[in-house]
Amino acid sequence: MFLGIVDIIADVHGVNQSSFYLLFRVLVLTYNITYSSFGEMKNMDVRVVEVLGLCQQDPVNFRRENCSCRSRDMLSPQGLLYKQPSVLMGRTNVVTVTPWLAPIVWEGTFNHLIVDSIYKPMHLSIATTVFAVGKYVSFLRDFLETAEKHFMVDFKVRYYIFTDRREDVPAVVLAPGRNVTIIPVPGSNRWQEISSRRMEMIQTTIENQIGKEADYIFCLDVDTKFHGRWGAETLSRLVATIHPGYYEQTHEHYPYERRPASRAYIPAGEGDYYYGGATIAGYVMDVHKLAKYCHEQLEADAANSIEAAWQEESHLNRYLLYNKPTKILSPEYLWQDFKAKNNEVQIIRFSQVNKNYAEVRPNVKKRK
Ligand code: UD2
Repeated sequence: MFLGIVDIIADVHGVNQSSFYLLFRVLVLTYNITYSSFGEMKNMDVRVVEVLGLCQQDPVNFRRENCSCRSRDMLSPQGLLYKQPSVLMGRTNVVTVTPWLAPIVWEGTFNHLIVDSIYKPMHLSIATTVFAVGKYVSFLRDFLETAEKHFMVDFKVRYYIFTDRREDVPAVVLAPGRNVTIIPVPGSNRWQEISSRRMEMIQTTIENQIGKEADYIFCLDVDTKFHGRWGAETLSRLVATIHPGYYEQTHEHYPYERRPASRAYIPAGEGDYYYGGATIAGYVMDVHKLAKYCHEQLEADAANSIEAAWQEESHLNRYLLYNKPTKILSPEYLWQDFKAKNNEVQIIRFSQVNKNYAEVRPNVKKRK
């Protein structure tokens, strides 16, 4: 009714309706701040923030039209024929859902025909960050060439390559709708610092650029190759990947940070899965929140002269223990080339290549 009255007043006075709505909402907010309870005020605040074109989830001023917190309808086309899903038959040798009801994605838990028919028409923009600092630039060609074959095929993808060696970035042929942006970063004498600093750079690049350009973001290690489909089945609000080294173990064997002095501390007796730092994904806003958290915790530790057991991966694991991911990728999505394939892992989609640490890391001594 109020909006009807606003329409009439706007017509009578010949005022542009959207400006009038905006003014009206701001007046209502002022009224609420003055007279209503905190709960009502908070709700109204959210609505006005939306009207003003900002996203309410974060203090950073992301534009509303680029805000990935809006969910979309899961529309499936009529006439699509596929194997009927069963409620009785499915994977039996792996767990496919967490105790908080997030799916764990394994081969056999999704039908790519249905997934693609739902997500491809959404015309999503996918940001993919990859750091290639120092000698790690040599991994880029394989990473990009195999990504073009398997990673989010038919989606709009922009690779954000963070490097101190721009001139060594290989020219790889990309499919239409896929692009590269190079982001210059300083080098470092410590591999631990390079790995950790990714969080800060992801945070600031989301604030300055990616937040305006993408719906979803993937943050991936570069010393890797894609071997099989990695598609829209991996999209969700906050996505983590089970580390291939620990999925058969219980949490007392995880390399969590166990020193209470570190901000990454996880007390004995607590834990879900051990997540790999090599793949983090989700809505841009949610990954921004995670990256900002890890960056702040890394800084706090540095101020106290402590470095967590596995740098940013330790802080990531603490964050994900208390901020549960909405989807989990099985070790199919993060394998290691030196590990033999086993029965549970029916397909290896993405794997860390074997590397000579002394050769590629700046602060690892070469063996004589
Ligand atoms: C693990 C994680 C990694 C990270 C690290 C802890 C997996 C499989 N890997 O891998 O994600 O959490 O532990 O810090 O979960 N980089 C450079 N230049 C360097 C060093 C690193 O660009 O000189 C970048 C590069 O993108 C690389 C990433 O940092 O892929 C991680 O470094 P790493 O692969 O050497 O770490 P690693 O193998 O210990």
